[in-house]
Amino acid sequence: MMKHSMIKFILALFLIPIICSAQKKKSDCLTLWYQTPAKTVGETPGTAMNETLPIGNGRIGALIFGGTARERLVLNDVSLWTGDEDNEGSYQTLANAYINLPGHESTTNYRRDLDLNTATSHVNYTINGVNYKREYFASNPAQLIIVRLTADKPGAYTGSIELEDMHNAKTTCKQQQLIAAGKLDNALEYESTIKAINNGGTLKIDGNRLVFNGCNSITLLIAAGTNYSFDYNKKYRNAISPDTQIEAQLAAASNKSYGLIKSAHIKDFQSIFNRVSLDLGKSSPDQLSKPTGERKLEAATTTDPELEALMFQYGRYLLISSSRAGGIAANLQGIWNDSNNAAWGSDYHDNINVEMNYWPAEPVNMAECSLPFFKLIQSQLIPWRKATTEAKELNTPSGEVSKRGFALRTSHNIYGHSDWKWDKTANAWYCQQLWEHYAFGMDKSYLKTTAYPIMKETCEFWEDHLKSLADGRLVVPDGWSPEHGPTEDGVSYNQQIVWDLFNNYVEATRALGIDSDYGNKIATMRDKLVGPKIGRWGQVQEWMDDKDDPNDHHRHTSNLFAVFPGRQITVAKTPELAKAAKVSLDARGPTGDVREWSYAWRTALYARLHDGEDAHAMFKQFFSDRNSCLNLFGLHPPMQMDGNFGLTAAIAEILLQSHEGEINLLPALPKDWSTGSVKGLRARGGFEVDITWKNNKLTSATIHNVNGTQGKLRYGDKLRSVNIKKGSAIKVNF
Ligand code: FUC
Repeated sequence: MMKHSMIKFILALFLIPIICSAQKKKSDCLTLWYQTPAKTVGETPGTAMNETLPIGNGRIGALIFGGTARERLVLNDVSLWTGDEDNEGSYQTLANAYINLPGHESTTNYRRDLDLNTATSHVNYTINGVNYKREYFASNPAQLIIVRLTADKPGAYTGSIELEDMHNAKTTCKQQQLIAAGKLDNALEYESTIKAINNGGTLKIDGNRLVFNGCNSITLLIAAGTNYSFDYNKKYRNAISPDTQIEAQLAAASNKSYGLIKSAHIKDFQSIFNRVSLDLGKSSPDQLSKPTGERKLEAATTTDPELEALMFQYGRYLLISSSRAGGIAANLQGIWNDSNNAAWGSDYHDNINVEMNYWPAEPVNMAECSLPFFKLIQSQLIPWRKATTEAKELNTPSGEVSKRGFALRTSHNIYGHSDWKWDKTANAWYCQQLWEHYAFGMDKSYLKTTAYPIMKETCEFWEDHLKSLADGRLVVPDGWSPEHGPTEDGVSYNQQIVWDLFNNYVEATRALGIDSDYGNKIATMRDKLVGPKIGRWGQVQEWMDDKDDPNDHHRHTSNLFAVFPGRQITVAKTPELAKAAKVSLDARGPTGDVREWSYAWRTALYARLHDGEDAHAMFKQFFSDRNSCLNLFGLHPPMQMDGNFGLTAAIAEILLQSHEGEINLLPALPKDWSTGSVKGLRARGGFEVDITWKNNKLTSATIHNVNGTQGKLRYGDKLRSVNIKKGSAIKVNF
């Protein structure tokens, strides 16, 4: 018996990898999968945010539980906010959709999954030999959430559908539709709707639910909307009612087949998602055989290359699903929210969080996903300027009322209100994303019409507000290193962000060939700013005076903005400061007050310091049960999504950097990623880059000139110029 089983075991060792790689479709590598339905976590009613699977089209979204006898989808619309110009309010949850299937309590072969490649989720199970299948997706072209239930036996579906509004609006029925429409306390109108289409059997109204009997399949078209608009002068409301929008969406979809709607969805999603592929090496059969929730815990200590590559693509999936043209920027929870009292109101925090949400958009080839962030900024400028002028604490150092530009408090909503302490340089940090959209894409008309005006007005704000020291150097007065230390002049975080703004603005004036005098003035001011300083224990000081504590494990690394996402401190140009930055970063360490987003920032910081081992070690910490949920959402706690987006940007930074005027290949490759490839990353200057490597050495790089001029290519200490005709590419090795 023993001998026989030993032979089987040895055979398995050799056969499983062959079978696994043969069977493993591309999508299997990018699929989160589980063998039980999601449950709510924590106290009653508990949160759906930790285990459910997310779908979204950049405006509406759903969290899928995968329950068999009673399925629950938490429905969201990114514009559903309470509050107004005078009070913050919070991001709300919209409704719950329920599918009741009596007799589906106990099943076999249960599996639920989220296929990142096709942005579709599935629930499959068997009852008495009948195989039941569900498919869910959120279509951007159709602007609908679609659910389809099929089985391999006719007449298999009998049950009901319910719609529960989360602001107690009544559910009414019209033909085969459930409708819940209401107004929030700020008079924002909203509506959610479920239209059911049956094949075979019967479907009819029963009170305020739909009941179906003996159907072969059921398809649900779920629509949602509000009357929010980006127009301050119309009090952020538009004249078109949600119902009108919804009826048009349903009408457009009703004469299309399910297959057509699904293929249009996949084509749209993959037009962005498929631009980038990443291979970090093969995971073991044991790792591949585990459901995602179980597998992730081990990945915190044992490198699981395919799960790490999945995390990279998950951040892309989540940004494409939560931030598309026509929607509003991804908030603290992306687009997903199961509570009307979410942590921090699931709002826009601007002292790291919303900026981190957009770090991957440019380098990881999802530039159009930035547009909702820009649209949000533009839509809030009038009230932000008004609030700034009215705030006496924002008078200029000479006591004048602030007349030019705007400042922001630490968080804001979508109606022109910002809240809590001033984060004075958030205005400049917002400008960084506006500038990066140009730096990567090199679109001068975008720069001139969208980014430049806001960058210029923010430079004017800082021209009016910087304070001169006796020695002529300039400081941000009464600044704050976010949530850490005193409010005082010359805080490193503030200094570094204003330096970044001024530096980018000077480049913008040169790129556009305009305002050269003002550009020169801002360059002079930039060079007078109190800059990063090395303190008594070799660290980058967080404040102007040297009071940094080497045992301080605060969650922010604000004094390292200049390393990432800034570019004032670099290994090549400021080696001493880069060394000091590593001292500060090592001291902050992977323990103490670190949060999910801290790991993402620290991974990117180590990557910028060309320290691949520490970058990888910091990344892996994200997998621990303290830092991420079973559905791989970041866990602050509670759940928070900025770390997901930030990690994707950080992984890109390990493989490719372009902030120093060069395309730097594999600047921080960790030894565990010994052989792999990445395709479609973007480099500043209008380039796209494909890289392959083997045994930790570059084997090839293909540089595509999308919209650039000539470039410089670096690999380690080797540097070469590349002259590529626009629209063509060259393949190089060093
Ligand atoms: C900032 C961070 C917190 C949290 C909040 C949403 O205040 O310091 O850790 O992420 O944003």
